[in-house]
Order: sequence, then C-alpha cells, then structure tokens
Amino acid sequence: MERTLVLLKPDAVQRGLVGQIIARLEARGLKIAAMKLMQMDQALAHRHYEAHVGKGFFPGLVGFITSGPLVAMVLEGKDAVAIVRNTMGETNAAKAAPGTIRGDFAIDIGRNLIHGSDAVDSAKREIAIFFRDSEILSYSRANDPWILES
Ligand code: DAT
Ligand code: MG
Repeated sequence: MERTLVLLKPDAVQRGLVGQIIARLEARGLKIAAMKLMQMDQALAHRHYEAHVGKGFFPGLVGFITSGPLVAMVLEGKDAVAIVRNTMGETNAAKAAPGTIRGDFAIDIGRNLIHGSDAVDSAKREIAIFFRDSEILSYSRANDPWILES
C-alpha cells in the first residue's frame, strides 16, 4: 500500500490544531503507520527541503520549520500521496479551497500548517529522512474492508 510523509508543522502544534488535522486524515480513511513529535534542526530542514535550497523563501521556511516541535507521520492508503495532497489543499493557503485543511485553517503560504509528499518517489526519500524502517508499522484495522473495496 502506498505511503506518504506528513508533517504537522510548528504552526499546527502552536495553534492546537494537531488533533483536528489528524482527525480529518483518519476520517478520510488513511492509516497511521508511524508518528512522532520532534523538532527539526537546520541539517534536517536542508535535507527535507533540498529542492528549495537557494530560493528566496528558503531562509524563512527553514526558520519556521525549525522554530518549534512538529508532528511527523507516515500515512498509508490507496493513492495516499494524492489523497493527502488534495486533503491539504494548495500550497498558498490564501487560495486553498474551503473544505481542505489549508483552506479551512490557514491564510498564508508561509504558515500553511501541513506538509505532504508530492510524489511516490519523494515520499520514499522523505520517509527515510524521518523514520527508521522499524518505526513504521504494518497492521490491519477491523474497518479496512469498509474503507477500501479491495
Ligand atoms: P508544498 O508544501 O505544498 O509541497 P512546496 O513544496 O512548493 O509546497 O514548498 C514547500 C513550502 O515552502 C511550502 O509549504 C511553503 C513554502 N513556500 C513555497 N513557496 C513559497 C513562496 N513563494 N513564498 C513563501 N513560502 C513558500
Ligand atoms: Mg512540497
């Protein structure tokens, strides 16, 4: 089953939105395969956001993402990467559709609450940055057949 990395960024923790955001992702049908509270340091931030090194917003992004605790998760499900992305809403929270996490809880691109991997390949790379294989659990839930037909 497909896996993706989700980060509930420091603004989500500070604003007390962690529970509500996780509730939406769980309610969608995604399964939590790994989860921890942690704080990113500069090195981890550079590694995670390597595609953005050198961009104008990069220093602000690193300052923000390292500024406090965040929740890192691996979510699993059919098409988990795309499902998380469309549940999050678009990057610029000011333009994110109502009904999405960013569209309901955020208004600023630099305070957009949540990260989700943008492709299966990047999900694999990002998951390996945050979790050891032994921290990622495979299990079935009693209601799985009520969420996915097969
Ligand atoms: P996403 O988080 O939707 O995958 P991204 O990978 O393009 O978006 O960018 C990573 C983060 O960097 C994004 O969540 C917020 C910040 N960011 C991106 N573009 C920005 C911009 N033009 N101004 C300020 N912050 C930006
Ligand atoms: Mg991205």
